Amino acid sequence: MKKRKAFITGIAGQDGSYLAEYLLEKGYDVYGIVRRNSTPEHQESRIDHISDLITTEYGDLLDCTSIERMIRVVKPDEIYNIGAQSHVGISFKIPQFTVKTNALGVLNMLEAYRHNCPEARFYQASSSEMFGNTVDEDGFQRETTCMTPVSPYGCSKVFGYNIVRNYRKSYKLHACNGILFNHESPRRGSNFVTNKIVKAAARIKLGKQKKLELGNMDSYRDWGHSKDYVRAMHMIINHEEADDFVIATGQTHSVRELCDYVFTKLDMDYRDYVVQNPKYMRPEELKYLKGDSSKARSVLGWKPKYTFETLLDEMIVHWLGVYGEKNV
Ligand code: NAP
Ligand code: G4F
Repeated sequence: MKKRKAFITGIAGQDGSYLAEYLLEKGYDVYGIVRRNSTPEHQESRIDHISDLITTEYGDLLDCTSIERMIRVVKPDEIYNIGAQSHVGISFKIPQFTVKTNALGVLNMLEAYRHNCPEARFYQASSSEMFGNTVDEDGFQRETTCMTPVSPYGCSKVFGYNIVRNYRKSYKLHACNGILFNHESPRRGSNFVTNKIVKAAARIKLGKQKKLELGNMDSYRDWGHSKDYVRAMHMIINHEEADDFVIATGQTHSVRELCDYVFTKLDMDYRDYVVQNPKYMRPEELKYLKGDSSKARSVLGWKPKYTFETLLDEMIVHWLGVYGEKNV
């Protein structure tokens, strides 16, 4: 049987790397674009171990020629558009780059898709950040919750979400959105709050760091594991009907609770080490996220394998290993 071909933007990112591994296991030929960087060994560190099994090419969501060429040559069966400027706090510092990449970048991908392989299926990495501070009366956000984004990142993702729906209807494309709540792993960028906290706590435990500076500790997030969420991406794109799905654990914790769990696991009290620095506060904060993924659970049969605790335990073991063994 002919092998299915998947094309992934953002393949060198957290989700892209897990998704590439997952699709390889399923027998796909996997292709992706990576951006040019002056330190390529850092850029591709998450996919180094599979570099012989996948095909990557330099490309950028803002460089229509590169993505158009790649899609025309590869003619993928499945396109996963997960490349983005994914940091909400930093989106306030580089709003134009964020909006170009996360909004116009989606349009560039859709155009390349529509003109070169309209029979393929398209997945867009939409985000719970799109809901902003809207919460339904029962305390959850779901597919029908009103979107009132509170960051340049959130605004850019709302455009991406809507243009995918618009292209689905206008051109009868199998284009879908996964509205994913926060998901983490040892591969998470270390300027996101989970990895920042776990990495610092491990370093403090090993005597390599004294303090941890954070911003707002009273926001709540629904945190899952990236591995569970890339599995959901594959289920969404392979659902017969193109549709939009919330993916979430349905549990919420504050940043403070996360600190408490991680430091306590390492026999420390976070209050002895964590200090707040206004530098990490955002001009506008999204205060509370808790996702209702019952549609994905009933229609797709998806459910997470990791819990908040097993996710953090895996991250703690990872960072203790890195700093303990390498003595860095
Ligand atoms: P990530 O680790 O930051 O990966 C993003 C990837 O996109 C990186 O490889 C990055 O490359 C690439 N990229 C950035 N700008 C690009 C451009 N102009 N052209 C091509 N590629 C570009 O993020 P992630 O956690 O894997 O998230 C994957 C996607 O899901 C993103 O779209 C994110 O917004 C969305 N999302 C994430 C979460 C979450 O909690 N993780 C939740 C909801 C939605 P460089 O390294 O070169 O910058
Ligand atoms: O880890 P964060 O930066 O993730 P955030 O802003 O929720 O965004 C992530 O999840 C979204 C889905 O909802 C994705 F779409 C997006 O791509 C990204 O993956 O921050 C989580 C919370 C925020 O309330 C933030 O203000 O932690 C708070 N926080 C407190 N101190 C901090 C810090 N966040 C960061 N990054 N760094 C801090 O020092």
